Order: sequence, then C-alpha cells, then structure tokens
Amino acid sequence: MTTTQNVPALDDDPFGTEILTDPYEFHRRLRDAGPVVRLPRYDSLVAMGRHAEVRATLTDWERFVSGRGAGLSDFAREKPWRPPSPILEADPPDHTAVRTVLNTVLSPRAVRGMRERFAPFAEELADALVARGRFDAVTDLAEVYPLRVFPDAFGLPAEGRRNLLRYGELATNALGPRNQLLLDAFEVAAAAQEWVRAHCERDKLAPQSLGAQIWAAADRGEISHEQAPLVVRSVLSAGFDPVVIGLGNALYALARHPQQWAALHADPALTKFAFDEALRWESPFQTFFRTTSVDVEVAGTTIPKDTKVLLFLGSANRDSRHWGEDAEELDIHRSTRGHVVFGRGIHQCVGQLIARLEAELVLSALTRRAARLELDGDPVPKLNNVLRGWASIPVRVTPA
Ligand code: OVM
Repeated sequence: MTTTQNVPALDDDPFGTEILTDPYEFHRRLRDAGPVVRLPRYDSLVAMGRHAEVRATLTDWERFVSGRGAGLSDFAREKPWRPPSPILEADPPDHTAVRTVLNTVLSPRAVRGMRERFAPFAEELADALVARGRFDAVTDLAEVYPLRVFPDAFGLPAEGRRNLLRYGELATNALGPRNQLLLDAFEVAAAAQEWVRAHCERDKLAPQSLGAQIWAAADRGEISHEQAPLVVRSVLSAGFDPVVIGLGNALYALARHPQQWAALHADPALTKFAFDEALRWESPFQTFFRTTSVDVEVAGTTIPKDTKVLLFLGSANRDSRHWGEDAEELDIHRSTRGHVVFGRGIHQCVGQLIARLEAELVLSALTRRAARLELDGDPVPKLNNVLRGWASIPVRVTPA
C-alpha cells in the first residue's frame, strides 16, 4: 500500500497557457503515469486522468465531497470568492433539496414544452447563415442562439444578456488557480457580476418563467428564500457560457471532419447523437475538483483525508483503456455511453436536457441545410482554467 507521497509526480502546470492551449499530450502522460498522480505545482494536489477512476470518483460523493468547493480552492481553508453555490458546492443533505427543485424546474416535461418555442429561431438562424455562406461558428451562431432562446424561458430581459457570458467565464475560471486568466476574468466581468446579482432577484424574473418557479419553490418551503437567488445564480453561472462553448466545440469537431458532416447531412436525425461524440472528443468542462472527507484508497494508493483531487474529464473521455485504440478520433457512429461530459452521480449537470435541446435544434437546422461545412481560416482558442473552447471558428457552408 502506498500513499500519495510515493505516487508518480508530474511537474507540469495544467492551468498554464501551454496545456490549456493543447491538453491532449499532457493527458496521455497523465494517464500513462498512473491512476493517481501528484501535481506538486499545487502543493498536495493529486490528479486522475483515467476513465475508470474519474468515473468512480465522481459517483463517490461521500468520500469525495463538493462542499469544500469544486475548484482548486479548499473552502475549509480559504474564503470563497462568492457565497458558495448551494448545488455545485454542497453535499447531501443540503444539496438534495436544491437539486430536487432544479430537477423539477428543468425536468424532461418542462424541457419538452420548450421545444416548440426554441425551434423557430434555430430555423431562422440557419437560413440566414447558409444564405451568407461564410460565418463565424462562435460569434454568429454558438453565442447567438443560446442567448436568444433560453433567457426568454428563464424570464430574463432582452437587455444585457451578454453579461451572462462574461459572468460564466468568471465563474468557471474561478474554479482554477488565481492565475492571470482569473485576474483578467475578474476585470472583464466586473459589471457582469453586478448585473447577475440584480437578475437573481424575483422582481427581475418574468412571471411563470423558470426563474420565477425557483422563487415559487422557496414560497412553498422547498428551499429557503435566502437560497433562491443563489439557485438562480447557479443557472446563470453554468447555463449559458458552457452551452456556447459546447456548441462551438461541436461545430469545430465537425468542421474538422467534413465526411462526418456529410453523414449528418444525409441523415440529420443523427445530429443529436453526434453532439455527444463531439463533446466526448472536445469536452467543454475539462476538469472539476473534489476534496477527500476521509482517507480513501484508489487503485492501491491511499489519498489522505483533506486532499484536493483534480479530475480530468476531458482525459477520461479520450482514455483508450475505456474507448479503445481509436479513443482520440472523432467517430459519430461510435457508442458514447460512459462519457463524463456532463459529469456523473449526484452532481451530474442538471441543465443538460436544455443544453441538448438547444444543440439538437440549432445543429440539425444546419445539417439539414448545409451539404458541407468546412473551416475557412484558423480557429482562435479561448483559454479558460476549466473550460476548453473557441473564441472564433471561421467556417464556410455549401447549401444543399
Ligand atoms: C453553480 C455552477 C454549477 C455548475 C458549474 C458551474 C462555474 C457553476 O452552481 O454555480 O461552473
């Protein structure tokens, strides 16, 4: 039996520009080094990059807790930058009541009801973009569609919606170390923080909207009135920018594989499955952290109590031990069962049905109309401590 003192160590900074720009070579070294690896750059931090251990750790919420933060900062030792999220940064039993409310507000039934309202703009946008021929898959599509449809359903006004992107960038960067990326995000999002604070309040959310339903759950006593604005804040933190990143990554993946786009054009019903494969290949959330609540043995190593553990979702999603020899290739025909794109267990993405609906509607509107989609210039990466995505993806499309 070994402890984390004698597991392999990697000297790399996974939050440095080099690895954030291209993480995959590092992921290979991380997986090959062992199931549990030390990252001495961040004191006693340990990391896991293999699918089996990442998945098992995500589901083990009692021993790998979230209440001390799902980022690098240990809330038992450091004051969080904002009041902790009552869902992401909480454990049962506190987590359970909040999760139950969001499960209901964002339920399959609720999301089915959004399809008809979300569909027309997907068609309209795809018409306009295919007519143009050349466009930016991020700034003309991935940022445009989610900011048009979901804030309406959530009850937010038309004015100021881009604050949701700036705030989401901050909330995600803040899960990483206090590096230049995070300092820049604080600066860029200063006004967005104020906007978000204001729009968590009941008076800013339209009657009957999803946001109003969160407040109604507080009136029924299912959560407290102090929690209600923080639950709204969770949706504003993770419901927009990560969706933009996900749409961009899916379009990037397909633009890099024109034959697979052609297969979707031939059978657009496949598009919603291709979305999972694209995100397995290019995962928006690359990392999340947990903290050990007790000594935990993982693959023969004892991780001491109170250790921060860094889980590489993007690496697990490309681990050949799980996916086979072609793990690093995009194949829209493969089974994506077992990916951890949306996490696993009690903290698995609560908004994923809406994200999937948005993706299915806007991507299939495009695969139906465009026989080809290709890169039309160099994509520009958007660096973020925990998200992998693009600031710009120039593409050209050929109408059917
Ligand atoms: C939150 C939250 C949930 C998931 C992801 C996330 C910053 C935030 O509850 O605020 O990323």
